[in-house]
Amino acid sequence: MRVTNYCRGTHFHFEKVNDPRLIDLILHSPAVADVVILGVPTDEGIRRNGGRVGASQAPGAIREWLGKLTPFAGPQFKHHIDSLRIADIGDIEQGDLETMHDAAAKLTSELIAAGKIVIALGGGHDVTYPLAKGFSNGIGSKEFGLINVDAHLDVRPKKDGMHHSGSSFRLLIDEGIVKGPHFAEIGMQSFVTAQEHFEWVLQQGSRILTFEDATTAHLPNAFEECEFAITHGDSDMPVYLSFDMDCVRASDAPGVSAPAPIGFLAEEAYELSVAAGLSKHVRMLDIVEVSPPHDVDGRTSRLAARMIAGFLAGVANREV
Ligand SMILES: [Mn+2]
Repeated sequence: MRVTNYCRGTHFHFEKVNDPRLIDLILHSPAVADVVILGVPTDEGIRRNGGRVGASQAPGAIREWLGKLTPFAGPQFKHHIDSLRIADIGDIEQGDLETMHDAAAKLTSELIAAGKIVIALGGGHDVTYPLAKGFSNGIGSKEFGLINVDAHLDVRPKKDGMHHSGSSFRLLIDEGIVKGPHFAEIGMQSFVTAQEHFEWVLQQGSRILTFEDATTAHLPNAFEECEFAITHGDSDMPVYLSFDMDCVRASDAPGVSAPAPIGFLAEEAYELSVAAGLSKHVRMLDIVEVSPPHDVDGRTSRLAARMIAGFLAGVANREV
């Protein structure tokens, strides 16, 4: 396990007592942590799916911006990020994709079984398959809910027998890891999704809230509506939230594998992450497909970092 250096050389040294930054608060041992951050720096799944590679650089870039943020969530919150114990345990060691996936699944399973809330940084969207598998193992025999916020449905079959960045949700449902009625997709866009895939998802008993539906409802409300529907009102059911940054419009998130001219606003993505943090269901968040080589002024990595901060603020203010 490699613990990523938070670019200490370039970090501006704020006065730590009155103006602390998250870099000063984040631990590297998960033992006492409430929340654990983990990187899965992969590109191979995106390459197999014909996308623009670069997501393997995302965990490092997102961490750099995350470390520079302050723990102060604003006057609207009672608790701030410094009330949580957060550990960053670094990245899964780079190697062949299946080996990385296995390591990510095993680690996630252990962290979830130990009661941690996990934030995983992709990598391509292929990582959600092993991560959700690990999540499922970690919670034991319980059912769980899975929500994917994405411009695409990612239910393509394997290519040449191989898993790729567009097939995570097909595999998770086909292998019975998540039950169709416990799965929802939010943000699907017209003209980038096959009708057959749309119908396949509905045939599984899963829900789809299109980009138009979710925008009309306002994204955080769409999330809460889906969460209630897939957990069937079971207040104890754990939920895994996967967030593909390509659901945000390219002017707000240019640095992704598959940029979209239409999409959610940065503000909506942020508000969704706060809502997910506040939800007592959500035990795991992944943010995938950020691609620093295609970014503009770090816009996309900075948004991912703000989303993580928003999620953490939500967790800090959760009613238990
Ligand atoms: Mn995706």
